[in-house]
Amino acid sequence: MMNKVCVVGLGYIGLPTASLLATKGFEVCGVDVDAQLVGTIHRGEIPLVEPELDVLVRSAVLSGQLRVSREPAPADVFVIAVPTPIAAGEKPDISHVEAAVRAIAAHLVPGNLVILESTSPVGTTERIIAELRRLRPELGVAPHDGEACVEEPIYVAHCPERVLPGQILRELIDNDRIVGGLDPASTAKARAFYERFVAGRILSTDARTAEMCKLTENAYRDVAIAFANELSMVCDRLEIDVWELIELANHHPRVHVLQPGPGVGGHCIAVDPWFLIDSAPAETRLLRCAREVNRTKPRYVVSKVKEKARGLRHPVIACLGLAYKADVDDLRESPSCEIVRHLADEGVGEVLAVEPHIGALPAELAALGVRLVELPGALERAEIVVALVKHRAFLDLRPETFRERIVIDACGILR
Ligand code: SAJ
Repeated sequence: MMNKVCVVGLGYIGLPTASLLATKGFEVCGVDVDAQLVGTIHRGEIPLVEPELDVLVRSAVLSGQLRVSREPAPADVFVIAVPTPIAAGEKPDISHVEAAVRAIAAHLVPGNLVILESTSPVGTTERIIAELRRLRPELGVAPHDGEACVEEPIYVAHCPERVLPGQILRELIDNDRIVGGLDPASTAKARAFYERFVAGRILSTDARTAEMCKLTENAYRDVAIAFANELSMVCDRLEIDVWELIELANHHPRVHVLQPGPGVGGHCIAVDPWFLIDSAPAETRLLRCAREVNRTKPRYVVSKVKEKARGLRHPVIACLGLAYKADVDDLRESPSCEIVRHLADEGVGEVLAVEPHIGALPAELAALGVRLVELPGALERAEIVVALVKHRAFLDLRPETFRERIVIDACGILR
């Protein structure tokens, strides 16, 4: 009765999902190819900062409901939550999904449900089916071809994860979920699974629409952020305070402009639009343009700093925030890191980085002479302060603190 779950990939989505399922009474096998990661989780520790996740993982492991391994094990439900990055030329790389499918194939038995949670280009779930048919031709794999089948088939569905880093556990339970099976039987089976631990609504569709829906959500956000980022540059030119402008415009009942920032980071919003662009290159001019605006925003911030630094002899530049967004420790694809790297690499000045969520700088930044310092020390020494991430730890800063300094506020910290 779908009590045994094998979660393949123990990253930002797989680990919280596996732990949550374990604490909801499922017998969970969490799988990852990274031996070090498996060891860390086995000790009840976590490799990332996410509210309440440490407690959840520890209790899941200690209760014995979550077992971690490098190899999949037989289960009723297989959840694939592996990375789907972009490779050179902005081409989707689904090799981790393919490897996960190969890894679980030998363990499948009739009646199993395979769920792809990784954000994927349209058509990926169909490719999983084709691969399973090739690897296990003796099994019936949904959708059924209509022939009488004595045994149950393998059910396959795409149920994209949609949780926001920083609020993963709450959103795993409360968000509405989209369930797109390769046939109605697969959809129904996946629905029944999610209904056991999701409080949000479960919305049924087909696999292709589910794939496209996830891409649409992130592409929509990319376009909306690009709009805000473009406004910030127009405002610089026209000498208007963009933060005040947006606040005023958002009083209109049908306007909701997002916030400009140093660029768009993370592994999702900056990546997923490319899956759509790759599938329909001629039809995605807007998406490409939004990507361009967001991708070049860090360079724009760097050029603003350079302009200010030009008048100083030995500029000391304090950069507040390295994470890809507020209140997370995640530096992956962080526009702030990109800005700090350029400032140091181009010798614009002595660069001090303040990032309360990390204990050591990435080697690449340290090698360029960037120093990780505490906020008070940075503010004392800096002639230029570049506010990059609106961390809670910075919100108490008052404009008076900066009276003698040149301030470039890329994230609206002073508002
Ligand atoms: N950002 C802005 N201005 C804003 C909002 C965000 O510049 O007004 C920047 C952030 O600083 C960050 C980037 O955009 O650099 C992305 O941050 P985010 O909080 O918008 O999104 P992610 O990447 O952390 O998570 C997104 C979420 N998608 C949507 O909100 C549509 C999340 O729900 C997805 O599950 C996740 O991608 C994913 O895994 O795909």
